[in-house]
Amino acid sequence: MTEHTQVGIVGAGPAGLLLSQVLHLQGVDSIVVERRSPEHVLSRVRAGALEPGMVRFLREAGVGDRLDREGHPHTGFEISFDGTRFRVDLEELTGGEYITIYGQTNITEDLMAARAALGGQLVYEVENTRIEDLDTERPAIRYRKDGSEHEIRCDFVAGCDGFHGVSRPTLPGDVLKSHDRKYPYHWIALLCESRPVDKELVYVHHPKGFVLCSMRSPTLSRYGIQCETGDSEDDWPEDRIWQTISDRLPPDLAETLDTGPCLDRNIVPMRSFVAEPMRFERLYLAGDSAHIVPPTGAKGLNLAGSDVYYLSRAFVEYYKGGRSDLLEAYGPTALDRVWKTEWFSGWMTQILHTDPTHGPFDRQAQIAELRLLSQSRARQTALAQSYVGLPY
Ligand code: FAS
Ligand code: PHB
Repeated sequence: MTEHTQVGIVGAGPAGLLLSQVLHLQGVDSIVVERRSPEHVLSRVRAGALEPGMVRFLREAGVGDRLDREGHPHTGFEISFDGTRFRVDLEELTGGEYITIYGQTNITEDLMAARAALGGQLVYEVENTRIEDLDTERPAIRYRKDGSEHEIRCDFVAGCDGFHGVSRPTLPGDVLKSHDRKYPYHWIALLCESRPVDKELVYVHHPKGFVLCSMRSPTLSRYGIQCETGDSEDDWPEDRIWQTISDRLPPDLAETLDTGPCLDRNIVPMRSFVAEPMRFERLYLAGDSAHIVPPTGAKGLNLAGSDVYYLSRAFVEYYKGGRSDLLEAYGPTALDRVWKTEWFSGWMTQILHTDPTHGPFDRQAQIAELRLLSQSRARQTALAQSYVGLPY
């Protein structure tokens, strides 16, 4: 069976749902196909720190109400290292900008509800998705569902299917350029039923390994613990998790550490990855299908947001204004912000994690850089500007 639309979207994670929602509000039709069930998509915990630009974009997309009610504004965060701790005052250093803590699961829920309310076309639990005929005026997304073949004919395809999707591999080998950096450590990312260690986020550098202390609510804490690349979730029973966090926290926070059951635990590989180009013929990549950042700087979800911001405007200008220039410019525009954010996420990861391949000189130099950061307003300003996110 063949269906027709203007923009075919592969993937109903944050990028695909947000793109479909923004296009709908601008009168552009889309159909989204998703490999998993809605329940499975919602079961992923993942990100939680939103840039102000992302918050504004979500409000524009009509999904800001619960975010404004339940999101937690954070005007700063702390960095702990070598027996000392300092606060990075985001609001003061950026002239009023700050982040909002609001889980990716909530965003996905809000977008799913918005799509349902507007009668958005989302097809879940598809199999064997293929993107074909990109060199024609009506490319196709083909897939199987409930044992029969389906086809969507569209003007454009948006590949929002994440790092393990089919969109990026659709680019021919002589076109696709991949840039990849793997780090010699991973995270075990946790969501725990316990009081967060502090009212703001704390990034802890420690000789035995990094710990991120975040939260989702006054009774739900979110941690990222540096672990070895060969570790699996089974290597991290709860007693080891809490002992490790306690050992690496500054003494005053360790003393008041609240423990509780872990509701979610995931090994998250630390990786920086960029695929170029982000456009091939009538296929446009957005979000994790095109790039991955280590979660340290809280940029993965936020970069998916800026990609969708650029791509949605390009599609709307094409349909409403008959302009193709924004479609032509999408790749370079998105990649400019992606690469600057990749640099920041890599820098923040390397300054805070304890690299097992480092010798004594590197470790001393790292402490010196952290000390310089703690003492320099100029360096903290640069950090704050990247942390709240570069302008769209
Ligand atoms: P997603 O991967 O979220 O969504 C892609 C969708 O496409 C999925 O639903 C998938 O099922 C679907 N799909 C894949 N192949 C398909 C096919 N062939 N056909 C149809 N559908 C297909 N970011 C942060 O900022 N902070 C964090 O702490 C953080 N933690 C993370 C932890 C983990 C374990 C992971 C994997 C990522 C984490 N991220 C974090 C990054 C994450 O939030 C991503 O940046 C964000 O999900 C990107 O959204 P999408 O681009 O929509 O990709
Ligand atoms: C989160 O709460 O998921 C989070 C916060 C800050 C980060 C990374 C993840 O740097």
